[in-house]
Amino acid sequence: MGHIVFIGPPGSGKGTQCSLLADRWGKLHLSTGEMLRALIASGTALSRWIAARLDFGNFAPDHLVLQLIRERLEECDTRRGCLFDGFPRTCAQAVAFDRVLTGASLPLEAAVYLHAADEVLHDRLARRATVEGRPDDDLSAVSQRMRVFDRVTAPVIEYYRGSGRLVTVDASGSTDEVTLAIEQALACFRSAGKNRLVESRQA
Ligand code: B4P
Repeated sequence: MGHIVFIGPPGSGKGTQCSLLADRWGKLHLSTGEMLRALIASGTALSRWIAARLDFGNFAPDHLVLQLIRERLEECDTRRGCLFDGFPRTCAQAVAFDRVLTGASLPLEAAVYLHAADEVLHDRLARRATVEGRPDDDLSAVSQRMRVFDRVTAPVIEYYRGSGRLVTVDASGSTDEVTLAIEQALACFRSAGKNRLVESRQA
């Protein structure tokens, strides 16, 4: 098993599921959202500029996110395989990530796409806004994040579908139901991959 990326609109449960599954599978959970919030907490001029983008529901620049990922992948704890939570979010990030992993000890095994209806996503984020008070969970920022997802991240899903690495999961159930659905979908994906391998060896 290699690295796995988790893609989905805000509120689809990327962070929730990556955290649970990382413990269960003995993998490392890497969230670019968390990395960016840690950078913002450092209080530099750059961090204030990034905070302003995120608070309005916009993305951090690709080059910055890629730099964070490249640096983190150089650390040895990533060799047991990582669950990338919310990365890649743009096609430029996805293409660059494939290049970064070329020749690396672990490949990208699959891209898990968590999807749910807009009402479910809005309800979850509204609940989190009351508990955590994250500025980007404010109603207007959430609408902007949804728009950015449709315009900029949806093509990433097609990128992985086109290369046969996409695993689509209905993320509208309870946390436990979604965890089970991810494990079942990955098991199907892996056995289909083994069958493809056997067929190509027999051909
Ligand atoms: P993230 O931190 O990734 O924010 P998110 O999309 O809301 O996902 P998160 O993982 O936090 O929430 P989840 O759906 O698990 O990113 C924040 C911002 O950083 C982005 O908007 C972007 O601006 C920037 N950024 C991050 N990565 C970037 C990149 N690669 N490039 C550029 N910019 C980047 O959960 C949401 C809520 O729902 C939680 O309260 C949770 O408890 C609840 N929930 C989850 N699953 C549930 C379920 N099954 N049932 C009920 N509730 C559930």
